[in-house]
Amino acid sequence: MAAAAMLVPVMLALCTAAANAAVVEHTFKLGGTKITQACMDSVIYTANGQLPGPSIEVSEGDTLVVHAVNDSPYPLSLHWHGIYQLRSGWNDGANKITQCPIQPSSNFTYRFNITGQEGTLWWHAHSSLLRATIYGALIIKPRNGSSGYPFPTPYEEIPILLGEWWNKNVDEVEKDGNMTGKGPKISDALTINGMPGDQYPCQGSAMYKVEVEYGKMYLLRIINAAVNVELFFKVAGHTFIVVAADASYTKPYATDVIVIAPGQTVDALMNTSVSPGRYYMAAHVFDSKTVAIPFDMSIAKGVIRYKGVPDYAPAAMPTLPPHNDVVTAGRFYWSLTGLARPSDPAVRTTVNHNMVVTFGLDQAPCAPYQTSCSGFALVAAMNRNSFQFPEKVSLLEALYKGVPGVYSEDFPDFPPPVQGFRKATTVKKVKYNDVVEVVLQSEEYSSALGTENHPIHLHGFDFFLLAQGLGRFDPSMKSKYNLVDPQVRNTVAVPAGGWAVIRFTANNPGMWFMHCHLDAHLPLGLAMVFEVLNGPSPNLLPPPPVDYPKCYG
Ligand SMILES: *[C@@H]1O[C@H](CO)[C@@H](O)[C@H](O)[C@H]1NC(C)=O
Ligand SMILES: *[C@@H]1O[C@H](CO)[C@@H](O)[C@H](O)[C@H]1NC(C)=O
Ligand SMILES: *[C@@H]1O[C@H](CO)[C@@H](O)[C@H](O)[C@H]1NC(C)=O
Ligand SMILES: *[C@@H]1O[C@H](CO)[C@@H](O)[C@H](O)[C@H]1NC(C)=O
Ligand SMILES: *[C@@H]1O[C@H](CO)[C@@H](O)[C@H](O)[C@H]1NC(C)=O
Ligand SMILES: [Cu+2]
Repeated sequence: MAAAAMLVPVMLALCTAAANAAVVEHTFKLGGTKITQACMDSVIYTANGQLPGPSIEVSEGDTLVVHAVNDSPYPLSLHWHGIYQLRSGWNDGANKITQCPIQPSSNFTYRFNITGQEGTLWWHAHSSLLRATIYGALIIKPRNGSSGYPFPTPYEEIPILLGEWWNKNVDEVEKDGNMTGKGPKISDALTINGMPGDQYPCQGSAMYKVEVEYGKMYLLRIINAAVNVELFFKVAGHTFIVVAADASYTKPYATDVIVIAPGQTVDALMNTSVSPGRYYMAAHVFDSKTVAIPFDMSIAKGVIRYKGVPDYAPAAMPTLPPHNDVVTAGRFYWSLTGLARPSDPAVRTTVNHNMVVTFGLDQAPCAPYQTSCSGFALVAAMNRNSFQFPEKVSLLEALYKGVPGVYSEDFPDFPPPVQGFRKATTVKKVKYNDVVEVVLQSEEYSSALGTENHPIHLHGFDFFLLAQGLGRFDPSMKSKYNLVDPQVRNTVAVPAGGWAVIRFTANNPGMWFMHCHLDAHLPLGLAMVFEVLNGPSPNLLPPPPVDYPKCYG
């Protein structure tokens, strides 16, 4: 009797959750779209003809279903950046890691639950440079709506997707970069919600405009969807209170500038309490490179107009930090702390795998096929393993079906004492629920190339960011780890020539990519994979979906 009575509240709780959960369904047609942008007529590849692509809004606990229909000439996949994919690893969309790409004229339905996370995330293509134009917001509301926010309910929410634009087919930009061995050329413009703003004095230079009301509080959901650049973002005359990053709540942090690396998101509250008028919002590159290499110097602009103010009123322009302002960038990146509510997961203190992973770029001889390469080609690695994508089958399918010879499980825990890089498809195998700590150490392998911030992104998990610093990590730093209220992120901008320590619990079976989110560095090999084994039932990787894309070649 006692046991039965105790079951009742649990059953009720489950029923309530089920009753609230919805199935949110979208169809994304991925195909060519004509656009006039930055003074040029172009054909770009988009989802449903939109730039940015459709915004997805779900509540925590919902099931998301996206029918991806590939009408483009390119094999591609879609990644749901920051989504845990708990027991749904087949849907992560990492090309050749969790699936082979969806072939032209084929489709695949992504289907997964969004459990235990809320805030601002996004989705993007995960093959070639196509994510430059195939991306959109993925906003997860608390299960009980805006009243679930751990901050005052904003009057309205404004998504701000920062992007990068090329006056050329981005697949060709990628191929040219492969042929020169130097990676893709720099972009021609930066964008806010797909538009460069009035930096281009011509027709087709569209600008993002939003009307606000005086005396309200707005929530800006800022996403860095740029391909290769970190950004500074400001709104003239206004200040922010940051309340979340990478869909994890932070302690409120007051600032007048947002610093954001590719892959990251920042949620910031903003009061419209200054004199009604028009105010530019603006973004430009934060250049962390330690040697002078050209970068996109343009400024993306959008405009905030207070209700009642005419469209032709002059607009105030914010003063962005200098491009090389590492002090401002470091202050922002290093000041955030997690909200760390009693209900949030605490940092696990017993670590099963202590890893040190070094990474950086080096010069290699030009390959014979690199017909426009002069001098050297770029190459990159993690722990001297330059990651090679498998050809015939995705790593997850190889794991599930036990296909031999696709990858090796010898990714080293520490940098090996060798010179040069090994080209290999290596993974680090861990058991279900193991706690993994990684010291991410940025290296300068070539003084001609220097270093820069590398935004390292982990699929399938959030991690605690326990510490970061300049120069070389020293084990005595372990006593300075923040185990109380560290930032929780899925992407960390590891400082140029410095280090960051991350820790996560491998509570999700599958193959999980960890790589630099500067797209230019991914084909160079700046990546590795965590293989997480099945746990006790029900913590198992289920069979692949019925329409799981087949591999060709
Ligand atoms: C997703 O949620 C549905 C509905 O609650 C449930 O039936 C299903 O088992 C869940 N899937 C996974 C992989 O957890
Ligand atoms: C996806 O492809 C299948 C088989 O070709 C087809 O039956 C289905 O209608 C397609 N779905 C969409 C959304 O186009
Ligand atoms: C909504 O959910 C959050 C977190 O579960 C809780 O703290 C809050 O009190 C809830 N709000 C309402 C109005 O139920
Ligand atoms: C907005 O104004 C209110 C009232 O003065 C204040 O409590 C809040 O902190 C302000 N929020 C921001 C984002 O500045
Ligand atoms: C670069 O081009 C070569 C030759 O066409 C090809 O084999 C290789 O896969 C390409 N690499 C990338 C990263 O696209
Ligand atoms: Cu990088």
